[in-house]
Amino acid sequence: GKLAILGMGYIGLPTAVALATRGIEVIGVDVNRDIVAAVSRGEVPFVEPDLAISVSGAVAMGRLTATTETPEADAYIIAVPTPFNGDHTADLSFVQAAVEQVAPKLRPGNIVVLESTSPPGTTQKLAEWISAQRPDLRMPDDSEPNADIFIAHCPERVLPGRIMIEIITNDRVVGGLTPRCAERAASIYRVFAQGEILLTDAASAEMAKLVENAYRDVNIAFANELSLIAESLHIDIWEVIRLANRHPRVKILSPGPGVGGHCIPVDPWFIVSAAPLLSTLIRTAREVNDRRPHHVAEQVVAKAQRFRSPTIACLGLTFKANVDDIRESPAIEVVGLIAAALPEVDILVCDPYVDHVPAALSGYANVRLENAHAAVERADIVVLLVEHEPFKAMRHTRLGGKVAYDTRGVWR
Ligand code: SAJ
Repeated sequence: GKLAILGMGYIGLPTAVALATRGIEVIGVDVNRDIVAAVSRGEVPFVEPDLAISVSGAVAMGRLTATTETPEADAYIIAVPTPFNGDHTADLSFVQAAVEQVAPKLRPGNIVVLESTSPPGTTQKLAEWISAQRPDLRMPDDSEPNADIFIAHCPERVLPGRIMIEIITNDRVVGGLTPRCAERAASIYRVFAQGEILLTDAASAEMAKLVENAYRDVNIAFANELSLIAESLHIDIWEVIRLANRHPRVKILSPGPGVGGHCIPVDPWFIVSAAPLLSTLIRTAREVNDRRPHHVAEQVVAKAQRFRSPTIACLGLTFKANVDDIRESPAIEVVGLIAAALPEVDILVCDPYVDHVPAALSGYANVRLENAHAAVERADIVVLLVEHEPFKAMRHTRLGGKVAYDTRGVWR
């Protein structure tokens, strides 16, 4: 079979190589010409462990190609971003644009799978969009056993930094518009998934994905709130969590400078906007986590008042450790808040995965990119924002005599 994947990002590309290396002919489609050119050369436009080698292999074997034009195929996987609008509702314009590309190519028997994280009801909408463009095709619904097209939602659930492992080993939820749709879509994932494939309906699959990320968000918010409380009581939160987690049924997550990435800060809002009056805990967790960067920045500004003209080193810019992804990064927000509050103070930012001052910080004349050792050497205050491996090792050697503020609890 021949399979097209729309969206060559953090999910589409790993999925493409997972299928291609098992003998499927995969065509990667992206609207961005630079990404298509990179993939065509066998290169990966972002950092993810073990991905580069698989992509160059799949391209060299001729199993993976890339293009900006959606081709005819037997199955289509849509893996485009679903960001949110200003009012926290989902922006489905990328999904809609992908569907518009796919619809004219569809032939009876084709499978269309939506992988993008989506609010409840999106898979059904996708069928309606296709139907509007292709009234000649019979859409799957309960009263139509002889549908021409099979439509399902199979949300991705891989953890950035571990994508190549988790894409193979994770269990997968496949939600069909009908049971046959789920069965057909599952046949794609059986090619490479070693985890269990759990068949369900589309709306349950949509909701399960959102719930997974809301669960994590709420649990991180709990840790962040505990951190505030402990700080006010002059108790070491890391010690408290270490002790509490020795209870057999307690597993508290880690407080930090905030919750970033393109998933966890976004997805819970899709639940809130689907049921605003009922989502009090989920909404509050979002607010607790969104407040974190402000709290961390306030703490740093307070420490800076002790110096006449301090230099501040901020270690880490990505949204979490050991990835190069800076989307929705709380570290960048913290640096921006400090830079705005202390315009006279030199702020040196360092990150082994980032080679430029991110756009969000380029407006601050007092923010400069520096290598970590030089920055720490010069700094009076060292703020650890992301626990990248090389930063962890700095804990004893380089910090003597400086004010160290460790937001990740790895220097204690
Ligand atoms: N964080 C903390 N404390 C913790 C754990 C995380 O502050 O104890 C912060 C991180 O620093 C980061 C943010 O939360 O800023 C999110 O990081 P993460 O590692 O929890 O999750 P992501 O965004 O990399 O990936 C999540 C995963 N979802 C779950 O674990 C339920 C992943 O499996 C999903 O596939 C992914 O979202 C997604 O694409 O939806």
